[in-house]
Amino acid sequence: MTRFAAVDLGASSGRVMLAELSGGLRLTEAHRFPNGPVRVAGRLHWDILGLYREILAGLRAAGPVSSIGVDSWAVDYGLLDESGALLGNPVHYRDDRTQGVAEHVAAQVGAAALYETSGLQVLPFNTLYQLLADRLDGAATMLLIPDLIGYWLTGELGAEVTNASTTGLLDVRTRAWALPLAERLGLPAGLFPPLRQPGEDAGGLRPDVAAEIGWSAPVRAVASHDTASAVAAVPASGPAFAYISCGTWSLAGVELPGPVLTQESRAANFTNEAGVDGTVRYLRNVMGLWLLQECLRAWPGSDLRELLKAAAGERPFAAVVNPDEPVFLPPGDMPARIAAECRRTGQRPPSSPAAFTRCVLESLALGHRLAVRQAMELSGREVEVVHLVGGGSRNELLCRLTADACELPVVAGPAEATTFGNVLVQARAAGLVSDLEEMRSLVAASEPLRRYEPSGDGAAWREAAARL
Ligand code: LFR
Repeated sequence: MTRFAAVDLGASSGRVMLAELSGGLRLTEAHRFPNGPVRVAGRLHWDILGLYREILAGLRAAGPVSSIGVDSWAVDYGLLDESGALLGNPVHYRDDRTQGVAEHVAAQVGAAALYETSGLQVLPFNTLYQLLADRLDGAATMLLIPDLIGYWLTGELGAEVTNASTTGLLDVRTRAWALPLAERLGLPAGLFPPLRQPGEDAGGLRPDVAAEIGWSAPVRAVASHDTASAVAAVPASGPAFAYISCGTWSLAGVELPGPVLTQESRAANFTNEAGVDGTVRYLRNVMGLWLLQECLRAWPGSDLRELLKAAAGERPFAAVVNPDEPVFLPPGDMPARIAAECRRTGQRPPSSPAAFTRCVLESLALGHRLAVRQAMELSGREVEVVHLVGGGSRNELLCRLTADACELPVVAGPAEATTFGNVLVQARAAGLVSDLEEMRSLVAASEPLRRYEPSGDGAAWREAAARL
């Protein structure tokens, strides 16, 4: 039996998972810890040192393994000085310091030229815009979060390519840093460390780290963007699938052999992020369960299970909102913002937590519908099934609404797709798995999956979609 450790940092929690591979793949949680923004003097940060401490505790609890892989959310980074010391505390992508930067860059470089280079959707928090909003004096190196954790574990600098593709500074065709673009924007080329591919060696543990956790192992570059790991672990067979990686965000789209860089694709704000083995994750960000998480924060003491049960009995389509309204992006009173959005669009706002929950889940299902259908149209990819993976796959009401809204069957699970993807890239590097197809069939064999057939009431969803 071979054991691997996966460090997986999500926006609301982090975990160190232990995976045992002997025939099937068995995951156990070695350590789980909360994560979230810390507002300091008006700026939203991550508690990066706290996360690192919990990662060490998790590795200690996991015990010796063959290798370690680290993944996290994308776009955010730490800056190192010449000596390798961290400059300042990494800023959270929901901070508002990038307001107006994307518009400024589009005016300077041209939105079409930018898309032509990076193939990336415009989100206000893309690394490129954050770097331009930051003070870079004294910064020698920019490390995305998993690369920063890797650096602290091993002392080795590198930039893993799937996550680098979310910066806006990676050339979508060559998968090399787009240095002419960086230079044009006044970003020093030296900030960007050498690129690494998923599966490459990322260095051994520093002796002091090994002493602290009580054992040593190599760190393996994995698909360090959590979404890239999740998509690698979608339990699909054949190419005719769409996926929704559903957690704090819903990342909805298709997997392609190459990028789609048309004018229509740019107008629909679709992204071409790098997947494993040269694949392209052609998708759009839908606001995701963040909407519900922030509602729950506004209703202390509420019970999610009870709310979902009650929401299932609420009147369908009483009110729906466009989940991707920028007003929903920052933290704050979510029910108030949803109510305001309902009023703005001439609908009566929900009047109870159960009704808000129904509104959020239907709105999210509509967001899924739009992204999946547009991904199909813009790429020409045939889709027979939608794989919904990530924590959202446990939400039966959301899965059912998504199948109805997309007018396609939904196969739900695994909830821990990101961890599966992280571990399977390590297993492949160890020679235990051959290719993406085998990785996917291993996931399908290791996890119970649930299938939701669409209700056939597409007309109601088309009418609701028209309201947005
Ligand atoms: C999901 C995710 C998305 C990315 C967002 C911000 O966890 O990585 O793919 O757009 O977080 O980094």
